Amino acid sequence: MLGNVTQTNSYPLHSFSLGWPFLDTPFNSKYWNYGGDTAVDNNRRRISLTRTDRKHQRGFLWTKNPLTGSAWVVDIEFKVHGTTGAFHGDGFAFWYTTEKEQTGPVFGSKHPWNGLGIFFDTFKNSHYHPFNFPYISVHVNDGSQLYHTESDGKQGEVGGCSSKFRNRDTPTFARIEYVKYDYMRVSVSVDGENTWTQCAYMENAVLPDNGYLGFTSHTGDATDTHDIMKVVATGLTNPKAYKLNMDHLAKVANIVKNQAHNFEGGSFDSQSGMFGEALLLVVGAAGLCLVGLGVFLMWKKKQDVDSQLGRGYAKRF
Ligand SMILES: [Ca+2]
Repeated sequence: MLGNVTQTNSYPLHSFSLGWPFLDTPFNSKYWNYGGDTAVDNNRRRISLTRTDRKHQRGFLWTKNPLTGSAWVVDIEFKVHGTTGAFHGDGFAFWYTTEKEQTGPVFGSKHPWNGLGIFFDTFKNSHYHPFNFPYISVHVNDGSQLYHTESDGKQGEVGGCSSKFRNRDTPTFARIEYVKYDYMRVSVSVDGENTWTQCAYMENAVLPDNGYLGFTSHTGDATDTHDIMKVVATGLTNPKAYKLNMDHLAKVANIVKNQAHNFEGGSFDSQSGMFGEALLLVVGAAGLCLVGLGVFLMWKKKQDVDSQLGRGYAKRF
């Protein structure tokens, strides 16, 4: 699924991508540093930042070099899972920042930071949120804002969404699109069927020109396994053409999805952005049915009248 983004108008960024077998030598990756409690599991084709069976862990994975470029896409394939029941946490972070490998309280990394932080948060520190967990919180920081763990970073986020990415049978996919001075978008797919939901959208986005890609996680008494399975980074040579194509694909997918929901008697996806268009289709279909029903009833009534007239004629003669 992660290869889908590569198309005309784009080129692969190999030194910012990662996939099985992960290591170029027995203990070294050519383009990525990993450390802390991070464990490379080649048999299961995953890199675990932390594990569910061990408390108080901290793991990281950072690119050795900063990504330079003003238009790129990063696709992430991951799994968050555990066996500790309702008490689990805390989630993991994806970073695009000017600094790296500095430990701190934000999913194992420091704050404030300069750049992008996306937090796949599975531990609800505040109980006053009007939304469900797990929650994906997207932050763009210029190096001046602190992250407030007690409110799950709700202050200062540029967007976010609830997402049921934990303990699923299939991996979860997240996509970050960035085009300087244009937009930054975070989308997620959890159903294993390439159905994407837009989680955050930022207009006129500006990130630092150089940023290290990173993943960090830390746990306390609550634990979980945070697995990074694949990272695919792509540079865009024609961002406008790319975005048009992606918007078109999302539009088609959402119309199909919303129609399917309607026929199943389910609700529309409020984040799809295509509610109005799908609703028009449904209303149009219902209108056609009503017109057809009306024509049929008029025809039926005429048949009944003719029949009664016929019977009466027979009786009279
Ligand atoms: Ca939290």
